[in-house]
Amino acid sequence: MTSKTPSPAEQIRQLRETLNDWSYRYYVLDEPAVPDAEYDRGFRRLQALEEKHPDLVSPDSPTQRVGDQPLDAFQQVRHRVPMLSLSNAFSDDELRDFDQRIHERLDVREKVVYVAEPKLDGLAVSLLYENGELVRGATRGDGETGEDITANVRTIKSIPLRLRGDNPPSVLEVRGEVVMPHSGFQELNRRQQQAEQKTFANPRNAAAGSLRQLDPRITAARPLEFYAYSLAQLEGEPWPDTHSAILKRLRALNLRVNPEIKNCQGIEALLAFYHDILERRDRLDYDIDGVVYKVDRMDWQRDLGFVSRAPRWAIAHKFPAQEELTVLNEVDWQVGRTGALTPVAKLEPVQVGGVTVSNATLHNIDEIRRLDIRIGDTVVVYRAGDVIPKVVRAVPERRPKDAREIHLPDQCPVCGSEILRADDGVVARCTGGLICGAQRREAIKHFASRRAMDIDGLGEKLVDALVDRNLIDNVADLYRLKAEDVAGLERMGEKSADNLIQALENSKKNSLSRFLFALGILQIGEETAKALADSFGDLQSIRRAPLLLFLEVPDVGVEVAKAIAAFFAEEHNETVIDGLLKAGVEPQSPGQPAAAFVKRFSLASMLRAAKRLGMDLEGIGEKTLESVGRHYGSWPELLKALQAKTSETAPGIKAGTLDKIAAALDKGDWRPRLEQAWEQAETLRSRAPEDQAGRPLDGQTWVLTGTLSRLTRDQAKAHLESLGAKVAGSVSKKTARVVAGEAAGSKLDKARDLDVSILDEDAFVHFLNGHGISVS
Ligand code: D41
Repeated sequence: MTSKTPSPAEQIRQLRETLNDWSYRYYVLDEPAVPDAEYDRGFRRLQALEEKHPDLVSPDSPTQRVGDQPLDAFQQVRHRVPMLSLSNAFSDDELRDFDQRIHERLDVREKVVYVAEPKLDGLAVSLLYENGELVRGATRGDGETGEDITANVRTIKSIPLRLRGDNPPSVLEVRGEVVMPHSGFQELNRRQQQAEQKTFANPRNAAAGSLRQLDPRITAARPLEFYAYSLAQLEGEPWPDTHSAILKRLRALNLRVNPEIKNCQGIEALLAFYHDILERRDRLDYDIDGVVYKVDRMDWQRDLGFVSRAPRWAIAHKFPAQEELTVLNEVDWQVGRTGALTPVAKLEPVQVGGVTVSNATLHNIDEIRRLDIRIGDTVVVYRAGDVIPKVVRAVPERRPKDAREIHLPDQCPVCGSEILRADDGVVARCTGGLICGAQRREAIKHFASRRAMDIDGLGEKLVDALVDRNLIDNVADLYRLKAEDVAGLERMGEKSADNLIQALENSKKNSLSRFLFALGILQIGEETAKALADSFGDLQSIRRAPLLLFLEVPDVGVEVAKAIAAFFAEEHNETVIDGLLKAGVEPQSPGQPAAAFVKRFSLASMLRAAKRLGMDLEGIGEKTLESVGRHYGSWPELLKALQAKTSETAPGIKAGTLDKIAAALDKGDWRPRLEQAWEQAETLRSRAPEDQAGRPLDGQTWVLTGTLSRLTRDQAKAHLESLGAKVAGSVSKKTARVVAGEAAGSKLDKARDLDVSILDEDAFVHFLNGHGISVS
């Protein structure tokens, strides 16, 4: 660059223009142009410049105002008491300065009591109640004038239309934040996508977009929530002496106050609150972007007063940014265990929330197209908690001329095999299967992983080294390894080599469900692996089972059933499994099929399964199949009837039904397939335990935690007990399963630690439905 640095006046002018533009896009359009952190930096740069050149400060500078113009379409509302803004602290030290200033101004030495509140990342609104009745809701707007959104706020369930109690104040104006919870946000985006409407980038935008609807019926369908955090007007009763007493009074009037809010005495308590909630941030069901601290005593608030439009008695302590800008240098294609290709963004390293990020996920090629991301673009990277950072979008204004489009490769970057798009069109896969080194490697890593065979010491690097040196080719080869083969690899000493061999030895006696999961069958997660193992009872039965029988396993649908059958039909897989068994792997299993499983088999269920798999029973409904099944009772009886060509009719079976069934059986190979499935079913039935009086969860202990939305805890408990389970209050190694509702806490953590199987509410309801208990 050869151009001179612009004059301070020019720099200020440019900064204001940029900030105004960003602010308009954030507030008015709900389409942020840059991450908040970038805005904050620009704002601070402008503040610094204006401080150095006070003569250049003008009333229309973004530093002199907060928020932005209201939209034209709504009525404007002048706030009788202006809605103030908050000054920010970005570090512990800046917060210490704040506390110091409070002490100096008040001239007190004792520790000051503050109220610490999570800073909800939603939309600030003001609600006016007259004689207990909600008469107006308004947005913050620029703090002086907002928009009248009364009709919209009336649709939010956590906003009372009338205050509680016989003696409401004659006038009460309360301020708070409207947010959209994560659960509702995801659901909304799913709905939007289905309706081919635009999806929202984050819950804050979704909340803003929902509140700014001119049609309140749309707002009503959006999952919004309100939390009160300050009082602006109060008439008809005396003002409480402290902010915490105000919150208590608001709560008593039925206004929702965030349950995380706490009183904290002294700076160290404030910092402890901040770091605690920062650590728990990802587990809250709403976004927060920091903490707000407020001096509790109202007389002290009055003494402290304001600077421009921010109170001196309050401050927002911001969390480190979760979004940052950087440049996309290249895109690599990674091949996963199932051959799926995932694009990985190679980024110019950047600090996001205190961690250097140089790789991020780009999801899939469709997402890249949709977001129009190109190599060379400046992109927004988002990182939350421990999850993999992701590229959220590109900033088109900063696109260089030589930016390149991103293409899906035609050939696998690892093995050169052809790349195919699956039926759903989204996932691109390498067709190389186990020819592909990447898939082989990933399959072995998955086999060894903690939730699969849990082979201690066999990490990703070691697998890479073993494959690179041709010491192993598939998972069965693992059990032929000797200590001397691995000693010396990847800094493996003799001791760790011995340990690895011992860990392999120990893994031979893992449960059948772990073993099945470890095989890496497409679509088979831990839950399905467990259901398969429990239902069939041993590996050989599963290997021999025809596709039709897989559909009888709880929660197994057509796609999953096909994937299981396809896996065992593949010769190579059979060879590997035989190799494992020969090497001494001995999956532990009940040894006999589950009574509840074989009880499901019937002629009707078999015909139903065949129909789902494509047997041409068009026009024959569930009820008719049920009647046919009940009437003939077994496959041989049905066959006899078909051969006899009787015109026999039975209740619920229309004339011609049998002919249709006969015709369908002769299309393709349905006759032998049903024949074989029936035989297998009979074999399993004969091997199942006699006593079928037991209930499915006999002997199991379950734990419920968090809040369930579709049933009460008591109902959940009653259902579980009806299935034979005990419901306990705490998690231990003996716990069979944990049901985790909304905002589950330490019990959930403990369940994870102990590796106890966890069901969320959806899965739990599904489970109950699968056991004949209906919950909608
Ligand atoms: O949770 C929040 N977003 C929040 C915002 C909060 N808990 N308290 C707040 N308190 C104030 C004062 C101290 C000025 C009454 C605020 C805000 N203001 C605020 N929200 C948007 C601008 C200012």
